[in-house]
Amino acid sequence: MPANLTPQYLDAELKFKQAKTTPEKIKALEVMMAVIPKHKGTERLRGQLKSRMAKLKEDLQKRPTVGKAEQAYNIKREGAAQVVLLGLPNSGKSTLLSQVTHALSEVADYPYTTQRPIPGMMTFENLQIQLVDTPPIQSDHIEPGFPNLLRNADGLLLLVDLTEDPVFQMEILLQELNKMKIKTAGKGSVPSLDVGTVSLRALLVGNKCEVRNAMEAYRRFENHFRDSFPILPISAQGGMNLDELRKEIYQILNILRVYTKTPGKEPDLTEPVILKKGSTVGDVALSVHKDFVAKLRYAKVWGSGKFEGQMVKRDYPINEGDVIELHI
Ligand SMILES: Nc1nc2c(ncn2[C@@H]2O[C@H](COP(=O)(O)OP(=O)(O)OP(=O)(O)O)[C@@H](O)[C@H]2O)c(=O)[nH]1
Ligand SMILES: [Mg+2]
Repeated sequence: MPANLTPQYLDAELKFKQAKTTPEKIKALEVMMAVIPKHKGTERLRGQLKSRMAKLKEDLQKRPTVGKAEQAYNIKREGAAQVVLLGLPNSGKSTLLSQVTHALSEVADYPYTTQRPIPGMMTFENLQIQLVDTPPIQSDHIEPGFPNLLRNADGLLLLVDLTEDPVFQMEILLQELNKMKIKTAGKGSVPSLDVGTVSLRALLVGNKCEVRNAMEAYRRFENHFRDSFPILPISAQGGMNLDELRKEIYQILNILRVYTKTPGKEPDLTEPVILKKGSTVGDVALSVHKDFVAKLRYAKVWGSGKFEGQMVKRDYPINEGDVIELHI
């Protein structure tokens, strides 16, 4: 007898096949079991689904091996930099990721929707910056790989919900980061650190700014933190202030872009060389080719030079947007 499976069922089955974690598989399987047509033709299949579910629930009971849990948090850095989103449940991290990248991260009005980190690429002018959505911060439990993901990032985006006490949320986030031996630096210099502590630049973002009274909460939040951190309000869902957000994300990364050119040709402004702020012409040469730096005689600089095409030595500090012609 034919099973006559419905599109709904096939859709759920596809989700099941694509699921990577046991909870995701259980969720998809639950849907399959709910929508499968209940007649003689599907009897065997229904039996199989039932025993699969029993097996998955058994897996869930077993403690996951540390290795596996950590693996999920091992997100390969791509693009110019990696910025990790951090926030309490429901602050809107996944909504934001879906708005500014092409990545899909499930959004829901109940907490703890996101169960593993999800990366996406955000375009900022001629750059790609990787954003990583994460499961919400919980004060009583930290997933094994979570601290490392944060410690290895180039910057943090701390997201709070402006419709719930934002100052309180930020205090919890800073407290949890402290537990992970992560100090946040915003404006000004990076503080001196104890052994084992890392310092990361952070951008504070108040979300849901379009909701009534949210901007009043934002003012309180801003008063509290603006001396220490860059801070801005957005509406992830409403798409408000997101261009400004991209700029601010770039700003916390402490990087700059320069462009190289060959004599007599125009520079390619679509291919920036990305370096740390404070880098020199020598660093540009090194990034082009390791042999270049030893052979470098001088460079010509357009942009920050006193005059266009100024001849400079290798220790010349470069600035955002400079065009550099290396002479060997
Ligand atoms: N009004 C309003 N609601 C928003 C905004 N951004 C997100 N939301 C809603 O807030 C709820 C939570 O959004 P998510 O993106 O799932 O939040 P999350 O921080 O990823 O949640 P967890 O994964 O549980 O940590 C959803 O109902 C969203 O639609 C916003 O800018 N304005
Ligand atoms: Mg989420």
